[in-house]
Amino acid sequence: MRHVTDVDHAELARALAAVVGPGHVLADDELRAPFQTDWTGRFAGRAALVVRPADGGEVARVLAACHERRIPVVPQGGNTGLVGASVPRGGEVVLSLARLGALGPVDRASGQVEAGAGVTLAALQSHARDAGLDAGVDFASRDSATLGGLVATDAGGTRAVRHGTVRARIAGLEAILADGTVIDRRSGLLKDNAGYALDALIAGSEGTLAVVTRVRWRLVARLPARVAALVPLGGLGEAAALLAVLRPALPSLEAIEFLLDDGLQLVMDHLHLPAPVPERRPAYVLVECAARADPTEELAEALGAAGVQDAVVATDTAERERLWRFREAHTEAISAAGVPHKLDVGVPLERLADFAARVPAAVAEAAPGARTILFGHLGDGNVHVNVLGAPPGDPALDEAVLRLVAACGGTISAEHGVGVAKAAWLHLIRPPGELAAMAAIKAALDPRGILNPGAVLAPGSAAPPR
Ligand code: 2HG
Ligand code: ZN
Repeated sequence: MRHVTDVDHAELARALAAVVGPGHVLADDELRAPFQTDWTGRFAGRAALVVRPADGGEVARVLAACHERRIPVVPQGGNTGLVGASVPRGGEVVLSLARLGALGPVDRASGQVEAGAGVTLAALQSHARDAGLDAGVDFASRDSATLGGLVATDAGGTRAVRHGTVRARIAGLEAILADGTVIDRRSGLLKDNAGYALDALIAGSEGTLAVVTRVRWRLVARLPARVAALVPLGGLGEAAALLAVLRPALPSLEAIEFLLDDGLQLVMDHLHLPAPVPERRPAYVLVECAARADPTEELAEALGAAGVQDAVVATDTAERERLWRFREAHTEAISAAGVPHKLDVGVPLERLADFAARVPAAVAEAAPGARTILFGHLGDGNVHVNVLGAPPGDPALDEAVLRLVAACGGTISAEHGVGVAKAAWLHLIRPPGELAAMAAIKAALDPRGILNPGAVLAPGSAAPPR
């Protein structure tokens, strides 16, 4: 594979401009800058060019032009990714999907809607609600994160405990292979087992197998009656025990999250908010229920059965949103304090408390003096390990945490993706035979290795480019 520095920039820019128009090929330093650094500030690289096609047809022609010239391409949506996979590593073309913003009418009979890769999650949510349905996915970066990225990473979020991850929301998609071949699986047929499920394979492939340009999204029922509660607890062992009582008792369970007291303090300091609970405890579970009729009684009974007496319950929207701020603002509060190492991992629920107890020591050994903050999605065993105060480029603590995850029978990537941040450690949880199968798929769909090189599969683990 060539790097753009080796080829004639002007010739490439002209070829891409012939597809998207000269105004959508950005070569200027200042114009390229926002596309070159990730949200955390930990990952950055120089793009040869940024190209901004308007639709799937233009994406196909851009990719064909890059494929012909063996130019590597980094697809980018809202650039809210946290594993370095949506920014260049150096010399690639950044393919921005931001202009693919078309949002079709909701088809109420099928409960589906078609949306371009550049539509934000928030736009999909409000469009679905207007039609009496719901997107079935939610997380804090909803205003910037776009659907192409959600599909590419098989994003999770706070509603996955009820509705599954984004892959479960896909009724079909349009995606473009490295050479410009269009994969069009937008029939919307839920029962369609004819041949390999290419759409399911592309979902979660992090832009390494194809570029997602359009999604047919499966909406869920809109459940307007909601209640949330923040439950103070002695630790994550108690949180897992609480989950075991609540999950079967609450058909209305919509989200169940956890935070720890030091993370809560960080958020309170950052937002200048008082504590949401009268008495501080080591851990907190935030639970939300949603139903057609008010689920407050159902939640109160379930909490009572679990022996909880000191929950802070929020029934109106403003109060619920206030409680959620303490959970959702962790990411921004952490970034305000420094450039974090982020390790989005998953462990079996029975290992959650043990894992969380061992993480700080593992970090301290690899990065003395660093500060560890843990929070996440309790219902999915999904822990967000955030570490402040360690050099951004030092991988020692990442490796220490990921080895601990593997020892606990977990996954090194739950919902953010492997990206470039964790590619070197995929072998900790995927055996050689599986890695070889992944490399073979990569080589079959992207024989020149131009799509998001370095993400998911570590350099050298894929077959050499043809
Ligand atoms: C969340 O659950 C997001 O809030 C971000 O996945 C997690 O900042 C993080 O580590
Ligand atoms: Zn998360």
